Amino acid sequence: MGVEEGSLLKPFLRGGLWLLLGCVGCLPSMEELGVLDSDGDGLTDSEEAELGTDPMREDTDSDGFSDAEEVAENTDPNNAHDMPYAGGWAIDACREDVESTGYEVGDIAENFALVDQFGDTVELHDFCNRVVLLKGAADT
Ligand SMILES: [Ca+2]
Ligand SMILES: [Ca+2]
Ligand SMILES: [Ca+2]
Repeated sequence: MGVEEGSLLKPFLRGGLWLLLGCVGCLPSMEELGVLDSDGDGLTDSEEAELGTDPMREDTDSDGFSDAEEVAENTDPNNAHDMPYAGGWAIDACREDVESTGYEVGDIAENFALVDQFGDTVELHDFCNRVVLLKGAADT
């Protein structure tokens, strides 16, 4: 008396299907997993909550750069006056941490902003860990 192979598996397969169907409702949602990106800007809603950006707007400060682009370029996605620099100079992420130490050669000067030859506004402290030669002129 032989047992059909299929007849032994059928109850397990049916049970497995019910088990699978039963678990679909208990799986964590994208939001619960912290991977939901409601506005599609490349930052998850939970990352946006930490940054204080709007999870429903790709460009929270409306400066023309997505929140994720600003994070990648170390600019403030909540400040429309701070945006990725396109002027061609390499700038660093430590610009917020630089403090003036004096006015001798080798000291760190006070931060200030100028418009470069590309038409972009740059601040001295954007160029961390680099020697900057300033050349200026004054109208008389
Ligand atoms: Ca987002
Ligand atoms: Ca956003
Ligand atoms: Ca900005």
